[in-house]
Amino acid sequence: MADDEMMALDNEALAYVQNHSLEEHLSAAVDIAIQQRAEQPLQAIIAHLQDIIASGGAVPKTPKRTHQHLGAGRMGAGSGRGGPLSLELHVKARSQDNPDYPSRLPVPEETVRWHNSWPAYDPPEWTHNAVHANARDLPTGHKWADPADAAALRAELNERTTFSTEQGAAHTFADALDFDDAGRPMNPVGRTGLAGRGLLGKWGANHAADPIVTRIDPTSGKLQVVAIQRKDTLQWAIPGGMVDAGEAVSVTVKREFTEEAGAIEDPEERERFESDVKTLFATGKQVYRGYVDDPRSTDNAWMETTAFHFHCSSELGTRLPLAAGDDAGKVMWLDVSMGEEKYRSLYGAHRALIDEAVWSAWSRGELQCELVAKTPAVQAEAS
Ligand code: RP5
Repeated sequence: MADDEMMALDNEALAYVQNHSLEEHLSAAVDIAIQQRAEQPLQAIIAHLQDIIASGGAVPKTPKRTHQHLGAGRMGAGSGRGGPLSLELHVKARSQDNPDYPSRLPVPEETVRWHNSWPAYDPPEWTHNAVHANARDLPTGHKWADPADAAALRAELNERTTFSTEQGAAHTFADALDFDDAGRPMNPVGRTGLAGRGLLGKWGANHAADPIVTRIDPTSGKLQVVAIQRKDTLQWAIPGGMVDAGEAVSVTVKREFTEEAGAIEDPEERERFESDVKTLFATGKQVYRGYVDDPRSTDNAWMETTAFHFHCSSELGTRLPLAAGDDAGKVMWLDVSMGEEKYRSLYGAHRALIDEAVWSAWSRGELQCELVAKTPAVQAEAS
């Protein structure tokens, strides 16, 4: 489909959903994309909206969700509905994307879920030395990691929070997770081919926050997102990071953005950056909270994130200075485009998080319709 046809369709779809029970149609479209496990959810949603238009507005029946707990159909919380991110069996968590990791036991898709029987499943166990060396029960080290014996921590683990079920709502581990015979929490999505904690400090959920900062490129008119190049995998990524003990996620998201994308030396420019970030971050929307696929995750330790979307005004988008720092090798405004290799191979679940942010902003009427026509799913269809 050509770009202009897709834009016309977008405009038609937008006009339609604005006039007819917006929430109902959007929810049905998103649900269907989830249940189809569409590889390009945004495209599936648009196709579904096209069906609604063609049928004169009747909402096609949505098949019932089959997994409400600990399985597929996991929902992001930000938009109050399921999002494209929530549908996946983890892929990166079964990959060798992190060069520090030993070989995982290969886990075919049909055996990921714990309820699919695999009596002989016996993955290697591995926890990085840095995790052991920084356990909080040692007299030395930085104390960001749990002690090695999960069973001895059970009372504490029971009370910890996971956002991995039911639309990202907070639940205690005791309520939402299963534990294995060694007292270790079990990954809510399923097997990863590796036991232990890998490079993650906490048993169970390790909480992060992700700032999705977008702008319209003043030169090309394309939608862009701030991305950093990670030093561990060299992949491009949202400049997110771990939530420190006792820290509010809204604080983490700003701190991480400033540390990774705003390491500006010139005092005047830095002051301008900080003031811009303050303005921008006052306007953010939470777009997702829940489990995220990550190459560091294991059967007993995994990543969960809260992602926020901040869209720059054209003035701010033109002048926001960027400079890489901390865990970032480089920083850039990256085109939200499948034609861009760095975007195609974004770290972990970051491409899905950005899709979710763009979709949510569009459905709230906060991004121009033609911007959606420039997102990866639509571009792929057009090419
Ligand atoms: C990802 O890991 C999250 O989405 C977040 O961006 C990141 C946090 O880990 P570090 O960047 O602190 O290593 O799963």
